Amino acid sequence: MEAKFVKMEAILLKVFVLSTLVETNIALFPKVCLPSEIFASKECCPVPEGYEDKCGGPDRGYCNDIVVNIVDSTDGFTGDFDRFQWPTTFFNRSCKCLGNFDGPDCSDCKFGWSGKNCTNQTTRIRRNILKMTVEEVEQFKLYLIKAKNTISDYMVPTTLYRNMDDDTQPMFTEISVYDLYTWYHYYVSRDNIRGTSKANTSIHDVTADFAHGGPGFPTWHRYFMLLWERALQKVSNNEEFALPYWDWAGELNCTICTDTYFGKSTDSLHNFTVTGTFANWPAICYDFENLTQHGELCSNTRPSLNTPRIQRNPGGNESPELQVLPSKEAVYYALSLTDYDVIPTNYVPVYNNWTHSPCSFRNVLEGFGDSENQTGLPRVHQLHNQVHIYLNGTMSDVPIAPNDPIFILHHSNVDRIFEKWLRRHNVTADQFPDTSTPLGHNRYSYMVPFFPERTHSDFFKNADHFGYDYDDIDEFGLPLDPVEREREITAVSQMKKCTLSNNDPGNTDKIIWFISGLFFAAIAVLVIVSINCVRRRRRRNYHRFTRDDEITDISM
Ligand SMILES: *[C@@H]1O[C@H](CO)[C@@H](O)[C@H](O)[C@H]1NC(C)=O
Ligand SMILES: *[C@@H]1O[C@H](CO)[C@@H](O)[C@H](O)[C@H]1NC(C)=O
Ligand SMILES: *[C@@H]1O[C@H](CO)[C@@H](O)[C@H](O)[C@H]1NC(C)=O
Ligand SMILES: *[C@@H]1O[C@H](CO)[C@@H](O)[C@H](O)[C@H]1NC(C)=O
Ligand SMILES: *[C@@H]1O[C@H](CO)[C@@H](O)[C@H](O)[C@H]1NC(C)=O
Ligand SMILES: *[C@@H]1O[C@H](CO)[C@@H](O)[C@H](O)[C@H]1NC(C)=O
Ligand SMILES: *[C@@H]1O[C@H](CO)[C@@H](O)[C@H](O)[C@H]1NC(C)=O
Ligand SMILES: *[C@@H]1O[C@H](CO)[C@@H](O)[C@H](O)[C@H]1NC(C)=O
Ligand SMILES: *[C@@H]1O[C@H](CO)[C@@H](O)[C@H](O)[C@H]1NC(C)=O
Ligand SMILES: *[C@@H]1O[C@H](CO)[C@@H](O)[C@H](O)[C@H]1NC(C)=O
Ligand SMILES: *[C@@H]1O[C@H](CO)[C@@H](O)[C@H](O)[C@H]1NC(C)=O
Ligand SMILES: [Cu+2]
Repeated sequence: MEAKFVKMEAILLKVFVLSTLVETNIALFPKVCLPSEIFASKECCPVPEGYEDKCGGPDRGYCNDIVVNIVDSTDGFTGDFDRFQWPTTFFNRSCKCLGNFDGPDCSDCKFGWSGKNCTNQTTRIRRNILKMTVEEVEQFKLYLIKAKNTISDYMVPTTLYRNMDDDTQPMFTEISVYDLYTWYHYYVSRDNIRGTSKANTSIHDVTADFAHGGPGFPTWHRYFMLLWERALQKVSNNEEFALPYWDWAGELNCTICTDTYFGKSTDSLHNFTVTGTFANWPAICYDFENLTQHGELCSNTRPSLNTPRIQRNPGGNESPELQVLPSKEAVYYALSLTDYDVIPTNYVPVYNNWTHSPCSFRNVLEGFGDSENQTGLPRVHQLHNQVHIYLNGTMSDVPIAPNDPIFILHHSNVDRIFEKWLRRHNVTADQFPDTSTPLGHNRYSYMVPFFPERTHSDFFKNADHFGYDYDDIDEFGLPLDPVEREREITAVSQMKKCTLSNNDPGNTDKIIWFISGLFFAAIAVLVIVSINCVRRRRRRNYHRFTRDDEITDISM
């Protein structure tokens, strides 16, 4: 049987001339695993170039069964199962690399290692973009352009697995190195369709976002940014490249929305496109909502002149709170929280309402918990979410936000805050929830759609495990700058302690904590018990669910 590849022609665009000179190793699945007989075997253990054995042989790695550690329940979902129990719908064997080796065929080094035998340990420093020279910024932009113009050596599916005639007709298409990252983000956060009828929009129901609205948000994005950073290193042939960050906290306006950096915004007459280097950047998968409603995947990875360009309109939102960037105090508040994540007060297994987790660092950092007024209680949209919405346009459309390269600057800053928190709180893996999380957000869930498979737990570690650091913080995550340091230490120490009722002005009595903990646990048990009864009743009627029953939040 012959594999049905969707072939990519040259992209004829004024600014984007694709070349195949540079290849990168990072994407959904390696091309070499997609011919139909290999795809059907469910084994993706390539032989690296220059080697004779799968995964590079005894010194580098070996081919291993993929065992899904936590079985995410598919209860309540029908339809698109491709992402459940990732990546076993597609592959159930992959390379397990030894020592410092990494990658789908063990020909890469683990993050933070380089050299032929991966014995050279290096630390890349992610820097504040405002402290970089104009030349350095220009160079970064050139890397992005090169990534946009280079075809990845991985491919993305053009349709759901069920349309691939089981596994005998894999259908994948090529994509550029840059757009692959937008595609990843789109794929991980696209809605799930409940129901088997492709065109029935009325049964569109529960969202299944494997990267947002749950404990996996910081870890998923940490791995995502690391892969993106590695892809840019490869495409630019610069092993030392590190992602810059944009520290938006307390800024009056978007300081990097100028032509030196990421462009000014035009007006409504010009559809809020941007000026400068990225003026003509096409936004792939812009029609994702319609595609999802038709049970289809975004497969239009060949931008044309008709593809909409990225759009941005800082401060364009109607709500005054979203016309500004988050305050420094909001960041300090997030840092003061001691719990990484907390089971939500209104937890319902089917809905996974983790955007209602109180006093949760993750929820507050993501932007579903209040930090501006320092209560830690459910409140949209602050910190991370607020920056997306403030920028208005491509950045405020969850799945396709990475089309705008400012996403990289924003998310390396979110990762920086995560790093500050990790260093401050000396975390261990067991602080990452391992039960009752949204689908794919368990401590040991493999993160969608990365291959080879990696768990959230693998990335719930300080940046030194991955060979990078930020230019402005010390080993405790505190600012190196003495003035900033004093300000942060003082502010964090004066933050109100987060409690469920939030009546506590600080210095919380341990007994109160204990009692409220018991109270909370009792409520949780009651909720779970009653939910199970309700659910049993509901399941019989579940075809009557409509969008009104939907429990969704905006997240990005
Ligand atoms: C992997 O999938 C293949 C093909 O469906 C099947 O024969 C095999 O038993 C599976 N192996 C594991 C470990 O699940
Ligand atoms: C890498 O390892 C191989 C096998 O152990 C050895 O022969 C070779 O010299 C090493 N190369 C370098 C650059 O260290
Ligand atoms: C190790 O990596 C650093 C930074 O990439 C480089 O400057 C140095 O030459 C490398 N050393 C060896 C032995 O490869
Ligand atoms: C920020 O943007 C607003 C509206 O776009 C503008 O009126 C104001 O002058 C800007 N402030 C600064 C400090 O640039
Ligand atoms: C703005 O978008 C509309 C609708 O997509 C399109 O017809 C129009 O040509 C665009 N205008 C510019 C200046 O790009
Ligand atoms: C929505 O998607 C369907 C199926 O791909 C397509 O036929 C239709 O033209 C699209 N509608 C819009 C408004 O893009
Ligand atoms: C973006 O700005 C427009 C125009 O000001 C506004 O109508 C719209 O609601 C904003 N959208 C978002 C998501 O902020
Ligand atoms: C989930 O959160 C939404 C708000 O986003 C809320 O309206 C809804 O009541 C919550 N659902 C449950 C079952 O608690
Ligand atoms: C903070 O609290 C004040 C007073 O209750 C309220 O008006 C304001 O909207 C709140 N701000 C945010 C960002 O939650
Ligand atoms: C974290 O570890 C460091 C070094 O071991 C220690 O000094 C610090 O007190 C610890 N912090 C917390 C919050 O446990
Ligand atoms: C879509 O599904 C709902 C629920 O199963 C059903 O009531 C409705 O008739 C379906 N609509 C179409 C157009 O098939
Ligand atoms: Cu995201």
